[in-house]
Amino acid sequence: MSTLYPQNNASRMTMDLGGVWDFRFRGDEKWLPVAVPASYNDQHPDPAFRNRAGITEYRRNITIPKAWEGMRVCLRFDAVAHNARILLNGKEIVSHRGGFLPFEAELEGFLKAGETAELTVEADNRINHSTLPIGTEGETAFFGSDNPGIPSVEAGKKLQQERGINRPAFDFFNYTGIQRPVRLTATPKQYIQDVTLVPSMSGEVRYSIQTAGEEEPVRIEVLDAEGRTAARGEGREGMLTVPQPKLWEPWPGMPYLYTARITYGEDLYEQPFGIREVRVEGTRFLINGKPFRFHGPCKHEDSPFHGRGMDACLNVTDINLYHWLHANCFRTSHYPYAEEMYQLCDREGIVIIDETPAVGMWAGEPYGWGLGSYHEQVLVDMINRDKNHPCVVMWSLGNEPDTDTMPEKALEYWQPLYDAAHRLDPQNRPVTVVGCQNRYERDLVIRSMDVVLINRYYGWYNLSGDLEAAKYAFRAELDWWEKQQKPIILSEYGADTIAGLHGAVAEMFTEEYQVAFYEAMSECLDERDFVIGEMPWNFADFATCQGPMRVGGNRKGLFTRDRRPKMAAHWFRKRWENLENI
Ligand code: BDP
Repeated sequence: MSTLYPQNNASRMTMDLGGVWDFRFRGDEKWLPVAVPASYNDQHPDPAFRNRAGITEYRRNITIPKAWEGMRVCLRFDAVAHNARILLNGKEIVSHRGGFLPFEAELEGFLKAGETAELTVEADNRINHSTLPIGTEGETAFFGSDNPGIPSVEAGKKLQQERGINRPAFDFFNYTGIQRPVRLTATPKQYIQDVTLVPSMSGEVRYSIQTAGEEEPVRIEVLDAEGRTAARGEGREGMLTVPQPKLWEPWPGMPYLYTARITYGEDLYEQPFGIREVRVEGTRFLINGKPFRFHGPCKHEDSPFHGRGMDACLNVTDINLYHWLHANCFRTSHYPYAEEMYQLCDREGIVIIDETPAVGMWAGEPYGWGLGSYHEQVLVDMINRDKNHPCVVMWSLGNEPDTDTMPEKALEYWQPLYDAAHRLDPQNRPVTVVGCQNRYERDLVIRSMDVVLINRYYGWYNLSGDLEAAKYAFRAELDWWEKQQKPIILSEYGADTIAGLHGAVAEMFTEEYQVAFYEAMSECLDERDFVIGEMPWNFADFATCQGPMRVGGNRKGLFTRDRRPKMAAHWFRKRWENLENI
């Protein structure tokens, strides 16, 4: 679904519906207050809010202002996790599958300007083999032991199934609800539907504008950062030339932004963009023709109180901590983030690897679950939403699928998605899927990507606590990759670390071990030219489901969950200060 990010300007208006809504689990009598946007899970000290599986209901009244008479009015949801049904006065107006991308419903025929209606949002938090991300369906427990075959344990597992457990096949808490903004939007009836911009370093910008209705001419004007006209054009498609273009450079360069100002009849839309090119050449990743080295921790949308809720203050704080770290990138592990984060990264020069929510495709037989066409739809929607962001330099099709048990079958699944991403992206960015610690020599998928992204936990899950053995093993693997002649990013590596836990001997979980772990891995990385990136796991501690391997969540953060640096954050700050982008 193409749904441009809502704007307020001379032609368009939005009304933010954030605030306190009524909330309940389906079947309950009582409505409770819940703040929107935010995950509902941490807003009441009730285990049901953390654990209950099923449909939740949100409700509030909405009114279309009289002043919006004659306009096209929509309800726009930036994301509702995971599946949603939207009703006005009890009548369904739209439904949506998937919890991380926007959708909208036109209100024509449902509600007139000046009228009020009851809005209900049904949000389904259940995850299983048909959702992205994946929930388990009785197979291996995530972080815990199944002890298969023990009658008492099997009986307990059966009871859990009957009660409806909702267990993620992924390592982050299954936060759900209306986690991103909801808005009423108004545009002229003849409106701009979509904008696609493909800039090149020469200053040429290919553009295409989709409109609803065709009566009026389309005009496009490119403004520089000072608001001066840099180029003009007419028509729905064409090519503009920005003379002496200023390029969008990743931090610490200047992430220069232009704005494409598009008018169509009464409508106006302003699309920011950057002039930059991205390309893989041999074992190098080029931004504007210059080799780029990725260095920055992966993230999650996660914080106390808000859960996965969009929080502009948190986003700004996090990006400023990226600057503090001298980091230049992150991957949106493991789902597309809120649009506001990409806007911020465009502005701040932080490079993004944009990932679909295909995580958890490891247990059982993921290629028999019939996910292909839905996965492709998510890819279509993600690329369409994010295609114009200069900060997005690569697409990730998913995280840590099983690609080595049945390598051919896996390739059959991932190859069409890889092709689709290239076909769908007007800027034709490089494409990858992130590989887990596996039998890399059997795996056919990971090596077939434009850039090889590997998550490795030598010294943590493997060869735990023995960094000498970890280095030895990692070097052995890197020797193998060297022969594949591909650019490699170490896309996750890390050690759980309890802030404040110290040891004169660097043992697992201490801050000293985390530093020693990164020292050891960096030693191996620095020896190899074809390694073009290091992305520690994770930026900050984050919430996960309960399990014997998680002490109040995943503690691999360089920062605590409330963003206090551990020793390793200081260590990286020094390392990256002296590391060039190239
Ligand atoms: C990787 C996953 C990531 C986990 C991490 C870990 O990609 O989501 O949080 O391991 O175990 O395998 O910390």
